[in-house]
Amino acid sequence: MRVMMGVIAAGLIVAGCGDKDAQRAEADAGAVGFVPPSVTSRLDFGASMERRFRTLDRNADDRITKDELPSPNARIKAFDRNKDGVITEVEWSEGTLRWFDRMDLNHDGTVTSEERAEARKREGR
Ligand SMILES: [Ca+2]
Ligand SMILES: [Ca+2]
Repeated sequence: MRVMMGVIAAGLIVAGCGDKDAQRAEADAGAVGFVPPSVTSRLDFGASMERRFRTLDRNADDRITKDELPSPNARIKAFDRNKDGVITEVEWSEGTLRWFDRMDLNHDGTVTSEERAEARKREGR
């Protein structure tokens, strides 16, 4: 019985450490900012954007309110489909994936640095 308890305790400790590592990795990602790789798959893009959402959502209520936006950002505002001034998690993921699909000029499910640059040019940024 004592051995069993030991094993369970060890398991809990290991699980706890894993969580902390993941949290630290996310904190690091937030600290260096969002740096996209040169070829981004739709899945990776979604995951990066999910992390970005978490970073922006400072009070962790799963909504990005006006005061949580870094600066007036037309693209992010466009995610707010029902125009209530709040971007929900669903609006965010739909909006970011629509944005990805617009950048993915040859529709192969990845966005290269070139496609990204092209998209920036088209949007006049
Ligand atoms: Ca929020
Ligand atoms: Ca909304």
